[in-house]
Amino acid sequence: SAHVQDPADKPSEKCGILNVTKITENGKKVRKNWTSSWTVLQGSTLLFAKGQGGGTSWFGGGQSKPEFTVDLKGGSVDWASKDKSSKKHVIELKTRQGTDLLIQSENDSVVNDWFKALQDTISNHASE
Ligand code: I3S
Repeated sequence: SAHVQDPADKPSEKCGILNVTKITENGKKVRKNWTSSWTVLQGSTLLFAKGQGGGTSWFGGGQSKPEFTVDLKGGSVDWASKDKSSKKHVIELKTRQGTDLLIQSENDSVVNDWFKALQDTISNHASE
């Protein structure tokens, strides 16, 4: 292809510990279960592994499988409304597959960075 990739839209690679819960699965509401997860954004895929109590062990090392993954293509990201959670700095991620997540950290700059990364990923993959 003649498409020249802008350095600003190079494949996303981001990781860190976030608090995560599913709120909807296959379009059906599910009970919240907040879990501290090692979270990796790889291309348009967001992967979660259960927190290992320090973040040193992760699925990239072959130790544990991702607990779950979601495809960000066709999804949307927004700040969660107050009725979705009493926590601060909560992102609501809706996926095309009908799995919706809340993503949170006590650190607002961490959450802001993830918000931007998720939003950029979704818009960069919008035509796929
Ligand atoms: O939306 P909810 O039901 O108020 O979510 C809270 C519950 O998941 C609660 O657990 P129980 O289902 O055992 O009551 C959690 O401890 C809370 O953290 C959830 O609310 P927040 O506002 O933290 O998302």
